[in-house]
Amino acid sequence: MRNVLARCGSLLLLLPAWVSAAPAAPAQFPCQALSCSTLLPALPVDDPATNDCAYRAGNLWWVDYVAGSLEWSPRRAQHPVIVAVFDDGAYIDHEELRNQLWTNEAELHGRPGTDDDGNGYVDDVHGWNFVDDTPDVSPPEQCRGQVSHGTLMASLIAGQRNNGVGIAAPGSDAVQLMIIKVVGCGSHTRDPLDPKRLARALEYATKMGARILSFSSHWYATTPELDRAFAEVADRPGSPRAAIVVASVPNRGEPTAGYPAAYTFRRIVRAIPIGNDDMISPGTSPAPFGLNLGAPSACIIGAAAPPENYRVEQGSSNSTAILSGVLAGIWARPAYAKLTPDEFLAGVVRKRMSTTPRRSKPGSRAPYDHGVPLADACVLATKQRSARVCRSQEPGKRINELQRNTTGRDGGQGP
Ligand SMILES: [Ca+2]
Ligand SMILES: [Ca+2]
Ligand SMILES: [Ca+2]
Repeated sequence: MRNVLARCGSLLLLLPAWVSAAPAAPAQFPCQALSCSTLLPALPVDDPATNDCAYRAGNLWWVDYVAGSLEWSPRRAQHPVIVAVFDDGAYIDHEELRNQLWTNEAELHGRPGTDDDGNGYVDDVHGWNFVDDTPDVSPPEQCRGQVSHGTLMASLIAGQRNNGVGIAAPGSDAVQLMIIKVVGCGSHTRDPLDPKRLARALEYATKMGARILSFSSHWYATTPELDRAFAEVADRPGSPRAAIVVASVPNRGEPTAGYPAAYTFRRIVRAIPIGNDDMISPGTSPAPFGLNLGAPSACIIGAAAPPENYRVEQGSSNSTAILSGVLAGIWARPAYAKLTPDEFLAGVVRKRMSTTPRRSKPGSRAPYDHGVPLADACVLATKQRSARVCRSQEPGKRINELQRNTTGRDGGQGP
C-alpha cells in the first residue's frame, strides 16, 4: 500500500463551496480591511497593546475568536512552549518568524560542521530537514516561488506580535518554533510518506524538548514502526518523550480523517475546521471521539514566501496551527507552565476547554451532530481578566464590545 502525505486545505486544491476564494492580495494588504468571513466581521481594533497592522485593521478576527483579544497574553512568557512544526520547512528569515524560533544554543555557539551537543545532528540550530538530511530548514532554491505551507503554519502559531508589521498569533508571546521539515516543497504536490523519516523526526523533536507537535498533514496508511513511534509520544504513560500531538482533520470530503488524527491515543488533540457562522466545514472527515476542538479555517491571513510575504488561505491546516498556538499560549501561562502534557490535557483541555458552552453549530453527521466545543482561551480567564481581555464569550456581545472599545477610548487612534 502506498502511503501518501497530504496537506490539509491548501489553496491550490478545491475550496469548500461555502467559502469564497480569497481575493488576490497586494503586498500591503495586512493594513487594509479584509472582509471575507462572517465568523466575526472585520472591525478595526484600537488596541494599544499591539502595533501589528493586520490586527489593528481588523483582519485577525480569528485571534479574537480563540483568545478574546491579543491582550490575553500581555508579556513574553517565562516558560515558552516549544512547538514543532511538521511541514515543508519555513522561511526562518521572515519578519514574523525570525525572532520566534527555538534555538539549539549548543549549536548556535558551537563549531560549524561539528555536532556540538552530540544529538546526532550536525549544526541543528532551529530544527532539522529530514527530507534532505541537512540543518537547512528553509525551502531550497528549486522551491522558491512556491507556496511555503510551513511558513504559513508557523506564522499562525506564533507570528511575532508588536514588531510593527503584519500579523500576530495566539502563541506570539508564548512559543518557540522548532522547524521540522518532513515533506518536500509545493503544497499541491503529494509526497510518498517515509515512515522512517517521520519516526526519526518525532524522536528528534521530543528529545529536543518540543511539547506540542503540530501536524497540518495527514496520511491514510501507516506502519507498525510509525504506530510505535506515535504511541511512545502520544500514548505511553510516563514516557519521557510525551508530547501533545495536534492533528488536522481534512475537510474535502475524505471518508476518514487519516493519521495522526485517526489515532485514538490519549495525547492527540484534533482540530475541527470551523467556517462561517460557527459551522463545521461540511466536508470535514469523521474523526474519533475524544479531544476535538473547533478552530477557524476560512479567511486566514498569514506569512508567505517572499516576495508576497503575506497571503489569505482557507482550510483545515489553518485550524490546526491556530489550535496549536492557543494551546501553547495557555500552557505557557504561569498557572499551567509546569504541568506535564498529561496534566495539562486532563486539567485544562479535557476539563475546561472541552466543556465550554461555546460550541459550533451541529454538523450533519456523527460525530459532529451535536457540534464541537470551540477552542477558546477565554474559558480560563479569571473574572478580573475576563472583562478586559475576553470581553464576552458570546460573539455578538464581543462584537459590540469591540465596537465600544474602538470608538470610546480617550485619545484612541484609528488603525
Ligand atoms: Ca547537534
Ligand atoms: Ca555545530
Ligand atoms: Ca507581526
